[in-house]
Order: sequence, then C-alpha cells, then structure tokens
Amino acid sequence: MKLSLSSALSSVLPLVLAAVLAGALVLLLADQALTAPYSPPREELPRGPGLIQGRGVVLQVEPEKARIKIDHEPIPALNWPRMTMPFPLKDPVSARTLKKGDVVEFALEKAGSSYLISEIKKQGSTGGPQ
Ligand SMILES: [Cu+2]
Repeated sequence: MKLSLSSALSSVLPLVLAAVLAGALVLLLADQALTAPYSPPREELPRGPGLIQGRGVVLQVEPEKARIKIDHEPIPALNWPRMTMPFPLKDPVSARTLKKGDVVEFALEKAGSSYLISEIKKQGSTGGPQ
C-alpha cells in the first residue's frame, strides 16, 4: 500500500511540478508584459482611493513628535505647489531610518482638515552634506 502510493506520487509529482512551473512562468511573463513600460526600478507605494502620492526631500525628522519636515514637489491632486512643510506621521516608526537629505515618496491620508503621512519610503539621497 505504502509502496504503491509512493510510486503513484513519484509518477505524478513531476507532472504537477511542471504544471506549477509553467503556470508561474506564464504569470511572470504576463506581469512583465503588462508592467514593464510603466514600472520604474523602485518600490511602489500602494495606490487607492483617499491616498495621495507625494515626493520630496527630508529636511528634519522628529520621531518623538511623530513629525517629519519635507521639501515636497508639487502635489497636483491637492493643488499644492512645491513647498516646505511639516507632516504628522501616522506611524513614527516608519520614519525611524530616515534622515536629512533623503529623497522620499510618501502617501498622504486626510485627517480632519489636514493630511498626515500614512506611508513613507526612501527612494534615494540628495547626497549633500547632512
Ligand atoms: Cu505642502
């Protein structure tokens, strides 16, 4: 019984593996074909309703105040020009590794009458003096 089960498995297993691999390959190729022209070589922040994307340079991090000051690029979704402003952080831990001069992308979330950063990720560095 044990013998026949294992021999049955060993005859089916390669087929299953081949099918899984082929499936994975198809998914991989399809994904590349769909996203290749649009995906920059960096991490993407989640997009969704209520999430506004921004980009800028970190000027000051104040984890103890859950605040980060950013020189941000224009944010057309909010009709904001480029400016320097402090943002409250939803999760202060997310800014723990950030420092002055870091180029960041962030997601804004409406909180009352203002906006807080719900997610922030380093994309590079200005490389200037810290
Ligand atoms: Cu602003």
